[in-house]
Amino acid sequence: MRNTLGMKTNMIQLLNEKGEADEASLKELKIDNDLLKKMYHFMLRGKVIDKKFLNLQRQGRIGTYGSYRGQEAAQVGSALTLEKHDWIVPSYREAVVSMIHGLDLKNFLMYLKGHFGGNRPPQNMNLMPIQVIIAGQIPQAVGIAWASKLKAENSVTACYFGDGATSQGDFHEGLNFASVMKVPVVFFCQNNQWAISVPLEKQMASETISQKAVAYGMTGVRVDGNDVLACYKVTKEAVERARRGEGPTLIEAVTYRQGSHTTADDWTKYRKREEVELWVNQRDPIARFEKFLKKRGLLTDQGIQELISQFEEEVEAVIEEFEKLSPPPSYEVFDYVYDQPHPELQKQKEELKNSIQGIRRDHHA
Ligand SMILES: Cc1ncc(C[n+]2csc(CCOP(=O)(O)OP(=O)(O)O)c2C)c(N)n1
Ligand SMILES: [Mg+2]
Repeated sequence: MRNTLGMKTNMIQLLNEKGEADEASLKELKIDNDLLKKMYHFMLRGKVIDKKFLNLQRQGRIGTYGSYRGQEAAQVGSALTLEKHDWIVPSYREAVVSMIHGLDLKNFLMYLKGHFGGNRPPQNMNLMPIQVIIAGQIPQAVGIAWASKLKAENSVTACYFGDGATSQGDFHEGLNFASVMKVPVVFFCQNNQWAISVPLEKQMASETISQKAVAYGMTGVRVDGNDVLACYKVTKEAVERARRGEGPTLIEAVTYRQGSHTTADDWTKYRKREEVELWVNQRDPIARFEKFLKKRGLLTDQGIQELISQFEEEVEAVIEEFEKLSPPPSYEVFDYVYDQPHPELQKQKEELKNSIQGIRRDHHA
C-alpha cells in the first residue's frame, strides 16, 4: 500500500497534500488555532532566514552554509513538543529546532561567521553545540539522557540526525545502550533521502529506517516529515513515553533536502531535476500547511506577505547589528576547547597574542 506521497506505508500522516487534516486527531492532540499559527510562523520564519543566509554566503558575508529548506515541518513539529528543561542535541541541519528552543539568530550568525564562541550555546539553555561529525552526537545524547535519569530531572533528550548517520557505528551503539538502560531519549532522524551525493538505497539495504528500532527493542515510528501535524503527534507521544520512563523511540521523518547539501555542493551533479522539482513544487511542507490554514480561515495571501516582510525586517536588523562587530581575535581559538583553561594552551595563547601585537607594531613602524 502507498500513501498520497506515493511512498511505502506505515508512514503516519495527519495532513494530506490537498491540505485536508484529520480533525479527530487535532482535537485529541489539543492542537488549537494558536498552536497552528505558531507552527506556521516558525516554519515561515525558518524559510525566510534560510533564504537570507544562502544569499549572505553567496556575497561572502558568512562561511559555508547548509540549507534546511524543505525540512521545516519535521523540525517545527518535533521541536514544539519539547519543554525548556528538555535537552536538544542537534547535527548541523537543525537551526530551526535550536531557535525554537531559544537560540537567538545572533548566536547562529556568530557560528556561521566563524566566531570561536559561535558554537557555544548560552549556559542557561539545554542545547548542545552543532555536531558536524556524523552520528557523533548520538552517544552523547544517550549520555545526557542517562544523566538526567540518574538525577531524576524528568527531562527528555531529543537527538537529531540524518539518514546517513544511521550507517555509522555511533548510531547502533547509541540506540542499543539507550534501550538497555531505558533512558529518556527521542531519536529523531530526518530522512531527507540523501547523504550528500549518496542516495538512501545505496547506503542501506533495509526498507525503512524506523524498522531498525525493532532490533534494539524500542518503538520505531515512520512519519511523513513534510506534515507538521504528524511530526508533532509522533514526537509528542515519544516524549511522553520517555517522560513516563518507558524508554527511547526512533522516529524516521521522511522528508527531502530541496537544495544542495551545503554551499560547497552542487546537487545538479547527482540528482535528477524531475526528482527535485517534484518535492519542491508538489510536496513542499510549507505550501501544504498554507493550503490547510487558508481553508480554515487562519491565513490569507496578504497575511503571508506581511509575515514575510516582518521576518525579513527582523533578520536584516540582526545582521546589520551583527556586522558592526569586529571579528574575534585569532587567539580566542584557545578559549573554547576545555571548560577550565589548560596551562599549555594558555601559554600558546599568550604566544599568539604577543606575536600578533608584534606584527601590528612592525606594521605601524
Ligand atoms: C564521521 C563523518 N564522516 C563523514 C563526514 C562527511 N559528511 C558530512 S555531511 C555527510 C552526509 C550526512 O548525511 P545525513 O546524515 O543524511 O545528513 P544530511 O546532511 O542529509 O542532513 C558526510 C558524509 C562527516 N562529517 N563525519
Ligand atoms: Mg540526509
